[in-house]
Amino acid sequence: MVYIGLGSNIGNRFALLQEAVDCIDSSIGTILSVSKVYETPAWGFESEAFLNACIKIETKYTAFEVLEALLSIENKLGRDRNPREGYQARPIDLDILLFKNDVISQKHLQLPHPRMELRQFVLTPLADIAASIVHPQLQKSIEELQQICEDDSVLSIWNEQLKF
Ligand code: PH2
Ligand code: MG
Ligand code: MG
Repeated sequence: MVYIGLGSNIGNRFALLQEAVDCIDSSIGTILSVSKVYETPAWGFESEAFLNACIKIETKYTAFEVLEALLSIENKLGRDRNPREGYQARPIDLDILLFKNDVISQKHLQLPHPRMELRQFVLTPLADIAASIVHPQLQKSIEELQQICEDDSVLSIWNEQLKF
């Protein structure tokens, strides 16, 4: 199983998440489940609120191939990466959170996603669809990580569901 986190804080945020889900379905693999969508305050920088969600997919591709494909979907949906330091507002961000039980630490790909255990904007949607999945390095379930996470961000459930 592969879990992907989606985020948007510029433009029509919900429409961008839905477009990303549709592109992932047509170019990367079958979507098996989709979390609720949450509105979340920008974490780690001052910016507009995000919409965040997580999905579970099945794919024949390697983690590196999935990363390439996600970057190309980000570009297609208007993501413009520039070399400024730190986090920036973005129309779409697609991150591999977990790829089977793989642990990878390379410059352009770290798995599980580093710092996911610090972020309710990742753990809360992920717990919707992967509560009992165990983090391969921390050896705790997503539900446990969500419960012990010290991020006190207030998330609210968005009143539209992503279709797949
Ligand atoms: N992504 C970040 C940094 N901060 N905050 C929220 N709420 N949602 C995100 O997706 C997000 C963030 C870096 O990718
Ligand atoms: Mg990210
Ligand atoms: Mg990213």
